[in-house]
Amino acid sequence: MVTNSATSVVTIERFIIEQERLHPHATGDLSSVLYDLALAAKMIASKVRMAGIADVLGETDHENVQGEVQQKLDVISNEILVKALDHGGRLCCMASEEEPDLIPIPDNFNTGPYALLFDPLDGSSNIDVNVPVGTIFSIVRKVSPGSRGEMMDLLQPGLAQVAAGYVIYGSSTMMVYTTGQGAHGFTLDPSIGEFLLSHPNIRTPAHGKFLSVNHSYEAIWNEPVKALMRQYRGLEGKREPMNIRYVGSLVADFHRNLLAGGVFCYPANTRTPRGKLRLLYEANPLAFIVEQAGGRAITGSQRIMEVVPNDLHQRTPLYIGSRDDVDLAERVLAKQAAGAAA
Ligand code: AHM
Ligand code: MG
Repeated sequence: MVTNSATSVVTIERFIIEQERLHPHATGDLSSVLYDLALAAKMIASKVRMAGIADVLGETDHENVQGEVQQKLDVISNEILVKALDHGGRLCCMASEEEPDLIPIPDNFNTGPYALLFDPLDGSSNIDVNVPVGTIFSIVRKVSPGSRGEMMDLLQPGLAQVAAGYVIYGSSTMMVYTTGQGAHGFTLDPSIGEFLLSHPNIRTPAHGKFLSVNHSYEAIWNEPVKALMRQYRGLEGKREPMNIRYVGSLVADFHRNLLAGGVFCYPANTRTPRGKLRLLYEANPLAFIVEQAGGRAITGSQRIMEVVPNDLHQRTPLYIGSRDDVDLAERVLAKQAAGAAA
C-alpha cells in the first residue's frame, strides 16, 4: 500500500507560518520569537540529554588547573535562551526565574514589540535522578513608551499574553504552545532535528482521574484545602477517588494531566503563605495553555490570568487542570472560606 504520509508532516516552522496567516496584520515578529524559542529548546534538549555525562565532565573540569567550573544546567539553559533571543530585534526586554531583575536587550541590538518571560529549566533539582524537566515561556506585547523595555512591560496580567508555552524534556522532547488559537503540541524528531506537529488542538478532558499535589504539606495546609483534598480522594462527598500522581516537576505533572485529565494543586501553606509557584513565568503561561485546551486555572478564588502582578517573581497558589476538577476547588474553597468568615 502506498501511503501519503509526506503530506501530513508539519514542522513547527510551517505551522507557525500558517497560524500567522490567520492574522492579516501580523508582521512576523511573533513568529520569529517562536522560531527562536524552538531553536533554544532544541539546544537545551541536547544539553539535558547529556546531563549524566556532563556531570562527570564537570567534576573533571573542576579539578583541572584552569579552575573551570561546570555550570549547572539551569544556568546554561538560561544563557541559551538569552543568547537565542536577545539579538533578533523582536523583543524589548526579557525576564527569567534565574535572574533577579529585568534582562535588557544589549544596546548594540535592535529592540521590538514584545517582552519575553521564562523559567529556563523548571524542576531542575530533578535532573540528577533523570526525571523530566521543562522550559516555560510567556510573551506579552510591549506597553511602555520608549524603545527599550521597562518593568511595566513585564508586569502585565496573564490576559495580556499573546503567546505562551512550554517544552518538556521527557522520554521525548515536546513543545506545546498557543497564540490564542488552540494549544498545539510538537514532538522533536531527534534524527532530523525538527519539531513535528503531533498533538494539534489539544483538548483536556472535562474531568480527570489524576490529582497532583504534594501531600506531605497536609499538616501546614488550612482547613479548606484539607477538605478539598478529602473530596478529590473520595474520602468525603460522592466523587470517585482520584489517583495521586506527583512528579514534583511542574511541566511533567501539568503535561500528563493536560493530556490525560486531572488537576495540579500547589496550595498556599503556613510555610509559603503565597504559594510556591511564580505567577508570571510558571502559572500564567500554563493557565493560557490549559484554558485554550478547555480547562481552567485559579488561585483558589480568582482566575490566574486576571491577577494583576506587582512583582516580577511574585508567587501564587495554583489549581490548574480539567474544568470540573478546578470548579470543585473553587466551590469547596469558597464555601469553606465563607463558613470561616461567618
Ligand atoms: P523550581 O522553579 O525552583 O524548579 O521549583 C518549581 C518546582 C515545580 O516544578 C514543582 O511543581 C514544585 O517546585 C515542587 O515543589 P515541592 O517540592 O514543594 O512539592
Ligand atoms: Mg520553576
